[in-house]
Amino acid sequence: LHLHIPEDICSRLIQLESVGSTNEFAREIANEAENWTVVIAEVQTAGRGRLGRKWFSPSGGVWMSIILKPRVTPSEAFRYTMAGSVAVCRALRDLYGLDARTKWPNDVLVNGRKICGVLTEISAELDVINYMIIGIGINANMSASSLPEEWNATTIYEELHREVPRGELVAKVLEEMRALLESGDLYHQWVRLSDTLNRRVRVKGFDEVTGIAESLDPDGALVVRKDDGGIVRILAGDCIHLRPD
Ligand code: BTX
Repeated sequence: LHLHIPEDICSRLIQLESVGSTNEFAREIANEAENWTVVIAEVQTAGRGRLGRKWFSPSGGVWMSIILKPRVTPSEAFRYTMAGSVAVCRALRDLYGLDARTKWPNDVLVNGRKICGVLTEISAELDVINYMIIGIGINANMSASSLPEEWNATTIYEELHREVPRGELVAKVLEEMRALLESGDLYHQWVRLSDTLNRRVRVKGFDEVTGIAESLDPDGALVVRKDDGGIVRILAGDCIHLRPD
């Protein structure tokens, strides 16, 4: 893999042809890696989704992991996942004019169909983050027919009927992410781009909750008004805590 990406966009860029999972590769180098080290692969043979699910990662997509070492507590970690999905939305909108929105907690949809997923993994001890890995998978130059119907997924190629230069897309996502993390506007953009708000939702977690998605909290929680009128706050169960190594 050799994408053309400006060198100053991250501290180190590692491009691989094939890897099990870029998140796993990133984890192996994370202790020594500099903040904003990025790993990208052409193909993942064991791409991971949340909660032990699999992420289909053939050639033509953007499969990348960003190693971050922010001085924040684990409770602030969701901001980084938020920045990842909002950055992808902004990139898909600005570069290609796609109507990209976020589905709580961290998918990106175009016309209601999943085009991107974000998987954040954290290594923390007590209240100190050692590192965070933000894994971003974007279905870019792939035919949608390779994705099973029941996933309700799409790709950039399917939406635009043309291939896009992936280097430009990666650079834009990283640029947007940095800018969002520095701006005070991240949470509001996340809310504004939400495809989940005011919709009827069913969230499976500890219990199953059905109702209307009433609001989104700055810590990433979804507030649902249940059919019986009760209000529940559901925390994004998307930050998988790695055991300290
Ligand atoms: P998720 O658990 O929300 O979504 C996984 C589910 O989505 C699967 O169970 C399947 O139904 C569906 N799915 C699988 N592959 C795709 C695909 N390519 N497009 C659309 N739907 C799909 C979302 O997990 C988080 C995914 C993060 C992927 C990145 S890629 C770089 C990094 N490395 C790694 O191993 N994972 C992350």
